[in-house]
Amino acid sequence: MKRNSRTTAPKFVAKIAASPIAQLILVPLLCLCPVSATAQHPNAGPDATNRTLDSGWQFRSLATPKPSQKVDWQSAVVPGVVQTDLLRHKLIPEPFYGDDDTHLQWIGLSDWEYHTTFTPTSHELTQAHQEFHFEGLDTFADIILNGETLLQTDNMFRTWRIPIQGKLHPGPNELRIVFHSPVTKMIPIVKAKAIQLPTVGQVQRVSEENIATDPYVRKSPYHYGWDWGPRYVTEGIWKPAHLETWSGAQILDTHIQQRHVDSASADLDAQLEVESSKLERAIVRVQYRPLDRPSATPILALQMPVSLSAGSNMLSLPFSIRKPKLWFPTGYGAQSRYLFTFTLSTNSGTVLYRELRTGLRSIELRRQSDQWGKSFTFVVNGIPIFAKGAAVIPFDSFPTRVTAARHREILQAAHDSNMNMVRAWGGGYYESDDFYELCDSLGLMVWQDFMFGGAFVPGDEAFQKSVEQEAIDNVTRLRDHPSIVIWCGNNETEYFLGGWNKRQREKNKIPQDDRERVTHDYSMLFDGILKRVILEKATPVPYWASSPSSGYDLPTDANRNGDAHYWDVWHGTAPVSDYLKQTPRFMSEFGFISFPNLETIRSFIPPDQMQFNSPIMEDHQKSEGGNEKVQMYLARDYGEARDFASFVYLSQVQQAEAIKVGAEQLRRSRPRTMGSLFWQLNDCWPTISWSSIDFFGRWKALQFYARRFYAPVLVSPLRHDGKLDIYAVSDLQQPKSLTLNLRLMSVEGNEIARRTQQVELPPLSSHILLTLDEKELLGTHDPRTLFYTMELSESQVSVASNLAFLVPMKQLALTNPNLHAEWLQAPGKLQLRLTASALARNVQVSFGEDAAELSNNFVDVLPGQPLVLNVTSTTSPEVLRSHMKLTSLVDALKSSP
Ligand code: BMA
Repeated sequence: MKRNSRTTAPKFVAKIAASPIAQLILVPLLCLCPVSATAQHPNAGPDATNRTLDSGWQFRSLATPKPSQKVDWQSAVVPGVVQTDLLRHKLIPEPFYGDDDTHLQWIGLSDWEYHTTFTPTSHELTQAHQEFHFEGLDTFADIILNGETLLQTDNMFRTWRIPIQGKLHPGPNELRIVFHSPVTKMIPIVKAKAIQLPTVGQVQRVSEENIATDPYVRKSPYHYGWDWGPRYVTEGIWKPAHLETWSGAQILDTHIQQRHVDSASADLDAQLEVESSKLERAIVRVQYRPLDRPSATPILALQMPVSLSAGSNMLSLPFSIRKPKLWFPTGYGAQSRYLFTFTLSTNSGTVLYRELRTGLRSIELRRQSDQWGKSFTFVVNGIPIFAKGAAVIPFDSFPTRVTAARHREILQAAHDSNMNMVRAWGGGYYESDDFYELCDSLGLMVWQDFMFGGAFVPGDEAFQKSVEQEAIDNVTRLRDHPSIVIWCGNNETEYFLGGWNKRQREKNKIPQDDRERVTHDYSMLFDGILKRVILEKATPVPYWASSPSSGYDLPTDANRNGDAHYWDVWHGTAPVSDYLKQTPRFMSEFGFISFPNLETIRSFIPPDQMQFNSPIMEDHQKSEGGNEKVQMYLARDYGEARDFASFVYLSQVQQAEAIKVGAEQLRRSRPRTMGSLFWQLNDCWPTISWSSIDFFGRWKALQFYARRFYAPVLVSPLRHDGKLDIYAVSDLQQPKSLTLNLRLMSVEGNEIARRTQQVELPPLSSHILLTLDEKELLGTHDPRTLFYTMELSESQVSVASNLAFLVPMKQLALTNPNLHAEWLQAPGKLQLRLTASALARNVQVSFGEDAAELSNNFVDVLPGQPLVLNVTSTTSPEVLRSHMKLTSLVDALKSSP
């Protein structure tokens, strides 16, 4: 894994201009608005209450870098962050437009205060237990109730419960939360440290004294800037806040531990954490029913007397389900789940009730010695699964703006593109419950990183304890999601640790003598604390200390053992064909940058900057030299683009073709390689990045390609040493008999040679169907004018198809394909029929600003072989027709006919 430097880019330094906040509007001080009415606490008895503190909030700035940036009291939205509050009041410009990100750094360098009042009911005031429950505070927050500081927080990923008995009074109570800038607060603290750890994010060298504070703070690493995202250091109440009251007892947590699961029986353990006010006896009852059958009569799993002591009680109650309906990853079976209900009735009459949904499945990360080293295979319900997917990054620079609908759109696209795994990458945040709920229901397995994006970690006890609690909070929240099949300690830190020499700049910062210390601190956390939390709380889900890693069997990123990140192609500028040399045991990262669609580019750039390397385009490219690299690869492999629109199109074709080479190589290499996760599925702002779907949900060419190269049955060519091997890869669990049809054609449509044969595809396999000698096939024909087309079909219906070329794209003798689109209007359906007189490569159908869903795009149209696409849109067919644009490779290249 070679990389060009992509860190600590001092991009923001010169650009921080005075903010327009000088002329801020003053609003009346603190209105005593009502907060939402109380609701019954969902996990406690009938007396319990749960009041969400989501209204009446106001915010203002405290310390700002410049007096002109002062903000006086304004209304605030909770949950939210200060940037989104400022934006709502139009106190800052659109943060994703132009290079606004460079002018808005002052927000994260300021301190902010949030304030509300609430009036407790007499019922709330008389309950035995009263507490604040903050699901998430970003990050350094002083929580002040009626003038008294209750707690100072320091970890964005933790949840906080604060007992407040005796601190509430009748009438309005005042809750203030003061947020300290995680940057300015930490600078003096980090300066005083013996070892200063380097950052992966961006440091503003002048205003931040060149001090990297992010490794010391438990806050989303990407907020400090990443090579695909702007730096927005957020602050605020980013998750819901509650006032909860109860008397008697309450259930704090429930869990169904899956001790052993197979199709005959599921041996489970119902676990409850109960807090009780006093010593008393109770009855626990657990029932279950299939989640998708609300009318089914619940089955009693167990009913048992228990003794509760005053304080916290951990209950663990074993039971079994015979012949359970199992949860499978998509493509391997149904996503069956159960709804479990827990009822706890105490002798003194409190009845507590709680629900939990989960799917039952066995999960194993199989690492067995074999002829290639050691395997790295996810085995679910006994089936070795080839993982197909991509990495998921945060869906917005401001996490509180992300809706469940947005998650659904992107995850559904992943599912519909034949992916079965997403990697929730470690530089973001632990996703919201709806994200995992969607993955469960779609059958998308989740590779879950802990939130460490690549930085080294401090070793002080307070930091490591804080991470431990963060892990407990999040693992207990997420452990009943069957989709989570692995917990991974961090992204790339082990790799950087093992390679001091590769991080020349950082190496100088950590003297030789201190490296042992840094390595020790790393090991304490990733081989100790986090591993233990998973073992204790999430067994049987496996733990893996880092990605990439070989589990210390070999150096990190070894192809023979563990998972790999391969970046010689792209970061190392190696030719795309180098993907063909890769056979890691599991590829957890490889990627290639492209530009997003023109409509997306227009959203962030003025028309006069529509060039690949204009200043604004460079600001929206956070990987140093990234735009130039797109250009360099294009010049190398395709040639010069006709204009900027062609450049954008070509960049997407190039990305899709590159990842196709990599993904097909990995799939052909099964069972040696058992995973292909490309970098990256989505974006957190409109940008130029490795994503396959852009910030607005627009698919790039790669997403359409993914649906094809990740299809359950793949036919895939490999040319080498004068031979052409035709592979078939099958993720199906049953054998399949198909017809293979291979043709050698001229780009004008003449058939030069043809082979047809019956083939058998064994289940879960990759093998060569046919090997041909190219010299024999070709005869005297000019290879620049030829291509292979191959298809697997069942009763004349195509199951998989692919093309192969004998020369690089740049040398292909493409002619004008006379591409033609005809609209077909079947009842209730809109279809496009594409025809070409010669091979039309990478045909993109677009409708400009009009949103339309196409059943396929970026397709090859073969001469004499029309292709029909389904079009779904709310726009009228007439408008679509008039805005339709067809682009094929010849249209985009300057050198074409
Ligand atoms: C991977 C990720 C990120 C990064 C990407 C592209 O290694 O882990 O750190 O954004 O590479 O450089």
